[in-house]
Amino acid sequence: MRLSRYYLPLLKETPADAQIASHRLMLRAGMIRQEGAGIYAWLPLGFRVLKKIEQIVREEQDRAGAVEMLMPTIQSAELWRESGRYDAYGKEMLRITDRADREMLFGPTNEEMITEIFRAGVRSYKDLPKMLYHIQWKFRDEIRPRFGVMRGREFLMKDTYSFDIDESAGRESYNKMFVAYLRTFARMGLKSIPMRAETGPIGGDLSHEFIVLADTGESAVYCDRQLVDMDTPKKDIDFDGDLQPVIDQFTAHYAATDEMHDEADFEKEVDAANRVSARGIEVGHIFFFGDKYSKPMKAVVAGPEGGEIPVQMGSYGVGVSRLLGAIIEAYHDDDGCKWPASVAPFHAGLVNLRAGDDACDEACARIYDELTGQGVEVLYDDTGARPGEKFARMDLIGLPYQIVIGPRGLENGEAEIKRRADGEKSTCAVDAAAAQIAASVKKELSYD
Ligand code: 5CA
Repeated sequence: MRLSRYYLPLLKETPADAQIASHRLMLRAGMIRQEGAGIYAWLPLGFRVLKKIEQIVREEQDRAGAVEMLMPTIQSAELWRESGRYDAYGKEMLRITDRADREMLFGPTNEEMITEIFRAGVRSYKDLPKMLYHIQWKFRDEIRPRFGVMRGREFLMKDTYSFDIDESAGRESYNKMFVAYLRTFARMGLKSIPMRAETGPIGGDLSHEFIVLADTGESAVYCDRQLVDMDTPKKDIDFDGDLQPVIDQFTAHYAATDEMHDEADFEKEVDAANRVSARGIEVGHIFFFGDKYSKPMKAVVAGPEGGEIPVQMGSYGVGVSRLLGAIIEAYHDDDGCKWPASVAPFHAGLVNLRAGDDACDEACARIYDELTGQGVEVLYDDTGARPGEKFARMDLIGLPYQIVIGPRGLENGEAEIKRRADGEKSTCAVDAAAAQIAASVKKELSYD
């Protein structure tokens, strides 16, 4: 992609109302634009990251055996009356009436709709288990939207729903999502810690929040340091096998959010040296709530001995748009973002220090073609801006690698390479630059 054709509206000034780094950087780097309280347009650069995150979430859901679909954003009030949540949900629900005065709403979550879809299509225990998911915009009229995409009113969520014949099968589905979540966040460079959590308006009595530790996180959290150091399950993990040992390993140590925290238990269960009390960002939340929706909404299947059995359900959410904020909080410095390759908007930036100079243009064109031919995504700064501006811009948007081509280097046949993560600079032969970057990017993109 040529920067001269791209749309990258950078902000020179630090936006006054943005209190945390990720919010500031997303605005400054031209990734999002605020269109209302807690409502954002996704500009081209931010949209690319959103899609990368979405794709990792999708791949790990598919690996765990969930099946993708898409439900609408607008739902009918009737459906929510069946579960009893229409009145209970309160002011967070955005309520709408259509031209025929029918009561509608912009979905804050989809338990009711998926239950309705399930009951229309599944009749027998033989059709179970089922896990269905979608990645769709949600709206919650949050009382205090803040920190940019971290707590928006409109936000992108991945929500999965599981249907099982009994509680123990339901717990197996829960375990699958538990492991899928650890892997999903790890692929984005995030260490997530599952913590026992309150169930709130979703309901049920079994629930974990997946927390990424960050000083700017909204939640106060407490856990055993051993959890922070624990290894993520590998790609070859068998989702049809017994996942209980992995779950036991991750739930054997103390970990609780503020609402569930008990200081006396914490001190009893965890050595003083291992006690972590910190702040964290909730990037995912999983729930098992049995027949809370299936019973009132009559989502039943014929059991092995006949009769009608309400299915056992769980729901599992990932804050897809919130993850952009969480990743930037973990990977940035004063100059800008430092994207891990797996979610970077482009893998490399190619900086032409003298656009219009034949030798520079020609060298850049060759490198660009070679990189894109190797599957490396390149943002090519072919503009007439001054070098200082080009360098600052590349640092701000934070692509993992920068390749700098200028007339002086070219005289010696050299290109300069900068790795954004640690700022390390090196020179290499112009002809070798693309191959070197392609190899580094490939290495960083491969995971377990
Ligand atoms: N139905 C369940 C699971 S599918 C559910 O809605 N769970 S939730 O309320 O915990 O939301 C799931 C995830 O969405 C959260 O873990 C969080 O990462 C994200 N999320 C929730 N509210 C917001 C918000 N206002 N802005 C951005 N992300 C949010």
